[in-house]
Formats: sequence, C-alpha cells, structure tokens
Amino acid sequence: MLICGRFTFDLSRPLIMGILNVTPDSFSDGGLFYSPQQAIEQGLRLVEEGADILDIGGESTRPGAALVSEQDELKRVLPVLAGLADAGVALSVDTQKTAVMRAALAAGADMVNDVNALQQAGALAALSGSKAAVCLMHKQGDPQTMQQLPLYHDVVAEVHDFLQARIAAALAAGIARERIVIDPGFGFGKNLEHNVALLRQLRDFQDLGVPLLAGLSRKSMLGKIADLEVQDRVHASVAAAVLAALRGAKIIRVHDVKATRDALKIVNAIEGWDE
Ligand code: 9MG
Repeated sequence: MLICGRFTFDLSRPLIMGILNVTPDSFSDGGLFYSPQQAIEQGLRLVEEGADILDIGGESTRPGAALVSEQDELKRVLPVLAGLADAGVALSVDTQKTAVMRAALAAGADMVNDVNALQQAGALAALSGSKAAVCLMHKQGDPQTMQQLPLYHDVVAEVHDFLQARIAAALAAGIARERIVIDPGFGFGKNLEHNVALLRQLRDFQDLGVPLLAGLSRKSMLGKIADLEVQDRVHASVAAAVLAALRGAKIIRVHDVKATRDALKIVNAIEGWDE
C-alpha cells in the first residue's frame, strides 16, 4: 500500500507516473511543454492516456543541466499544480529544494519526487508534517558533473545501502513507511554497465520493504544498447518498463504513457495483477 496525499494505492498492479517537465531544457522532450498552459494541457492528455500520477518538474535533472532559482522553479510548478488539481490523479512535484517542497505541499501536492533523497537541510522536516508520499532516489554526484566518471565497487550493494540509510532517516523524521518509495536512479552518476546491473538485479531492492520506482524512459542507456536517438526510444522504453515491472517495480516513470499502459495491460493480464 502507498499513502500518497489524497490517494491510497493498493499497488496490486504497477502504477504509471507520467513525466511533465515545465522546463526549457528537459532531458528528452526538448522543453515542449514549457508554458504552464501547455503543461496543463499535456498533463490532461497523460491522464486521458492512463497515468496514475503526474510528476511535475520545474528544473531539469539531465546531465549538464543548468540550475534554476527557487523563485523560477516555483513560478513554473505552482500554476501547473493548481491547473491539474481536479485532474483525478495524484500530483507529484519533482524537486530537490526544501522551499519548493514546502510550497508545493501547501498547494496540495500528493507526492515529492526528490532525486537528492531529502538530503537538503530541512527537507525531511518539510515532508514529515504532511500526508504526501516521497520518492527517495540514489544518485552519485550532481546532475552538472555526475556522468564524468561514475565509480562503484559494487553498484547494486552501494545503491541498496544508500537507500536503506535514507529510508531509516525518513522513518526517524516521522515519515511513515507507507509513504516512502525508493528509486535506484538509472542514469544518475552511472555508466551503462552500472545501469544494466541495477535493472538486472532490481529484485535485490525488494528486501527494503517499500515500493520501488523505476525511471528508464528515453534514457541514454537505451540509446547506447539499441543505437537510438532520443526521439526514437519509445519502443526501447516500453521494453525497459516491462522488464522493470516484472522485476517488482511498482511505479514506472515514463514520457510515453499510452504505449506503456498498453504494454502493462498485457503484463498485468498474464501475471494475474489487477487491472
Ligand atoms: C526527475 N527524474 C529524472 N529521472 C528520474 C528517475 O529515474 N527517477 C526519479 N525518481 N526521478 C527522475
């Protein structure tokens, strides 16, 4: 079960989190939905296509991305949050900043997706006083430099231990286990070999006792494996989503909601998961 603000999910089938970037330089949609109005329209399309959660982001986390001020991030995210409040799905805000988390939660966000796993000062406290879910993601380094030389002795064990420690920190801060989601952070300070090991061994994270989120959509690991430019990675992304679901991921973060939803309906039927 996942408590996610206004929603409680039973997780009897994997949920689809639709990506809604309100940024001019997002990783793979080229800033197509930069204005709040365009982002709201795209959000409603993703709901129509079958998204369970929308992940609204006002700062790109792609490798080498520029930093965004707190005010600019809020100016991008808050109108979209307000415009989608009645869309009937859970609204997540993708941010690393404590002040943005606080403002988004006050504005009704159901979830915070933090690629920095609530390590900024005050972030744990910002979440503890709410009913929102939180995604704690692993990354090595910062988006600006993380792909320069990612280094691990045992990537799966190190990511596992980091997430275990962040779950413990969240629990100690008063965030209930039923509100916590973890994510190995594909592509965040990881080379192809690291990403492949994490996907192959995704089941190794199940012993942490909280739902797992997987974000593989259109990522460069897929481009490297199948020799595809970012705009041609839809089928590869769907294959990766299916592999993650079969290895226990309970939330799949994707750009291509309809294609993923269709594929997961087949997985759900064959695995006997609820539709
Ligand atoms: C914001 N963002 C980009 N990629 C992501 C991923 O793989 N997981 C999560 N939780 N957030 C991501």
